Amino acid sequence: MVSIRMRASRRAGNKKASGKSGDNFSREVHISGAEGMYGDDDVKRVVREYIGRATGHSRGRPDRIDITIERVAERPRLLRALPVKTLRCGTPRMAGKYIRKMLTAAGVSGRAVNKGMGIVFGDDTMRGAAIIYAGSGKRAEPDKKRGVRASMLGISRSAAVSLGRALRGQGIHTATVVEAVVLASKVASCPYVLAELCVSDDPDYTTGYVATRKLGYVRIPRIKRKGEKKGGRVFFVDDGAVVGGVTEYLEKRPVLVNRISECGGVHSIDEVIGKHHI
Ligand code: PML
Repeated sequence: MVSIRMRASRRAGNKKASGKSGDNFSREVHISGAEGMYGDDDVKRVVREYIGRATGHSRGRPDRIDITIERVAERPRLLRALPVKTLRCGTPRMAGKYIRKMLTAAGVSGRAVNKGMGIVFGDDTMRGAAIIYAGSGKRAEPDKKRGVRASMLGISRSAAVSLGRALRGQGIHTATVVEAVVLASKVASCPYVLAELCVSDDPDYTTGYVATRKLGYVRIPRIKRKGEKKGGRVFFVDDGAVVGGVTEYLEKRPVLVNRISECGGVHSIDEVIGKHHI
């Protein structure tokens, strides 16, 4: 089995000559990314598909595409995907209220919720995810600029077929949703993680999610307005977490989703909070 990862980006901004130094002020803009674990026979097909995704994105053409193909040496931990449901949510304001309710239900303090919302709805977008202590609200990851990246993850062919069928039934079968469900399932499987909050940094993509072991993967439509560039991911961890162990698990430990859970329809916030899946 191999892990295949793709990241497409473009350099933006001006090559400004600043005084004598002539510094280059351009910055890297993320265009698209994808990741999965596959059999050796799938490598060519997947690389072709990833290049297609990198070059056909609504965020524009990349000037750099990095593809990493890495043999997975360790046997992947097998996981069941989180159950998927969609919140009935009409506006970003409602979304904010519901995010707060769900994170609070997961044991995240008001201070930590505020910090997390500041990150995903703030002006600076991070490359990876932020880690926040759920009690103190303090940032925990060692490199605040890079953040952490949940990686070494995938879905088995049979689970992908079942998940695809279930999501198609809800009219939401896209690579974006499948990959987000797989990522959120890995993140939630880390015992120290209490909750995840995600807002896509794609200005055209206005659905985000909160994921917890109790609530499952809860999609939040209209989490931001179309055209807004803000976005990000936050992992809320127990204050007693050993952060080195959390990042090691999320970035390095291979995990394969091989079973799915229920994929429900659209629910009110009370239905979501009141009906935990564990
Ligand atoms: C991303 O940009 O990868 C995050 C997408 C999150 C929401 C996916 C969904 O519609 O469920």
